[in-house]
Amino acid sequence: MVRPHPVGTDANGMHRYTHNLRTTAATGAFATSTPGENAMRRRRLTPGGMWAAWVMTAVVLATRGSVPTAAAEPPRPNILLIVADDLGWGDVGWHGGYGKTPSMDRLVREGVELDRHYVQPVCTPTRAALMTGRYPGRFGPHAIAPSNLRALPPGTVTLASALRSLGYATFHAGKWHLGSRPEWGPNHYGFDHSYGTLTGAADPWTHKYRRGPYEDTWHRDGERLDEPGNATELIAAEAERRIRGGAPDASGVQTPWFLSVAFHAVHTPVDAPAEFKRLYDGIRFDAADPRHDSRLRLAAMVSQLDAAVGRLVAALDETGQRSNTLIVFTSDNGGIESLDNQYVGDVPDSPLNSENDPLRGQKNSLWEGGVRVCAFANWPGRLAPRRCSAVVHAADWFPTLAGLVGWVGAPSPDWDGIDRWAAIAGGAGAESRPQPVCIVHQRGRAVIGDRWKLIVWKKEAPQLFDLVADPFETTDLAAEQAEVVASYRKVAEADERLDVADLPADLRDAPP
Ligand SMILES: [Ca+2]
Repeated sequence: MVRPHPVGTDANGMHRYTHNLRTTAATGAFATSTPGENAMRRRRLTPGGMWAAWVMTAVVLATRGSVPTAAAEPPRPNILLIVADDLGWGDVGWHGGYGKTPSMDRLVREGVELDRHYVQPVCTPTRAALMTGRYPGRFGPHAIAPSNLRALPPGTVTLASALRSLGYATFHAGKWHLGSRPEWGPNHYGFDHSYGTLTGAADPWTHKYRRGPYEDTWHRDGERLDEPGNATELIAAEAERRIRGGAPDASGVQTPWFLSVAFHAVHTPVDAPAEFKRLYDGIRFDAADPRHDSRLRLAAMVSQLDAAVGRLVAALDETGQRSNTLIVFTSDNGGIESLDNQYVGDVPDSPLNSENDPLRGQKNSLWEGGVRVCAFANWPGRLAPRRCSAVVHAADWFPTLAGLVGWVGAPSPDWDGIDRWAAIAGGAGAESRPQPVCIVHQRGRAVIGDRWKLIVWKKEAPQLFDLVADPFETTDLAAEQAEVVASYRKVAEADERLDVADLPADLRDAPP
């Protein structure tokens, strides 16, 4: 497996890395010995038998077109989608960051490291893309920025509603951020149950949002809830209960489940229980006390997030569900390097927050530090450990998972994302992206292909970067590569024409 190579240390003691964006060949970890199909069908579908079925299907899917379609019975793995909030590229162990993340490091090491996983620059748009497979601009101008308004029209087909139509039990834990009123919550978009905040953030101790109409935002199934506890611990505990409750029964029968766990960590207000701060005893992050304390709180929150992920993996292991559960992890956008706390509670400001090094920029920007994020997929036995350098976007997950489990919409959603399973699983020749990714922001639009990235700014000249040779966006090549600029600009213009310019009429009087 190709790993980043440390090439030096910056002024903050951070390792800097070079990134090899070339394809890494799959290491061929798929099982090769499976029961014959008929024999398999006669077997009781115990977890082991189901596993065999999935392995067979894996072989079928990995060799699309070369196996008779009669053998292609789709797998129905559990799907655990974990979304971190504002986690910076340089905040985690597997990128050489200061944060201690042993659980996630292991999932990366034993899974597929998604090295070029793109999202939107801020929270709501990424979550809209994940849930719908569409770019957020398709839903209106409010959906391309952090929003309390209903981001998705009523009746929108979501990843959750699609999986539910196949018999999946669906559950959302954590932050929603696609509409802060109960009638806009997860239960109205395909989730059987939900728990957490409707808003995009909350104080980890009070669970409150900012002052105003959405301050009390902690809910279960659309009903207000008051309870003590730390938000990350509560969300992890709820997710763990769902995992344990979703285990196969005594006779081996299981209803597949889709669990979306959207942690508030490590978004502001940044704080974590003392046990996680103690992991950094003896480390001085900055000479100035407020900056040291700020980074210590973030480091602790990163490690708390990691421990929560580890807790969910342990629950999968202990209930025999690990081998039939696909774990997908992503941050919703890049880290933010400093910020004031505007939420109801006593947590201080964060003058020294996330690291995005060596990427350029941070959250709320179209630079790589805003949109290329920490991500991985893990499915033991099914996904061979490797580093995937294919360009993948949040909007790809709905079509990718739909392809995996055999969901076909009627009518099919008008996806912007594409099925990237073959690229993620290491299929030969699958890495190259047939169409570039488009990322919209209030200040412009980025078009990202296998090699080139064009940023079309609203108020400045466009910039072009060769992300293979220059992943840290140091050299603008727009003047030298006029043909590439022209071609990518056309993609950006076509993408913009598909966006909805006006706020839906029924939202115009709602508080933002
Ligand atoms: Ca975020």
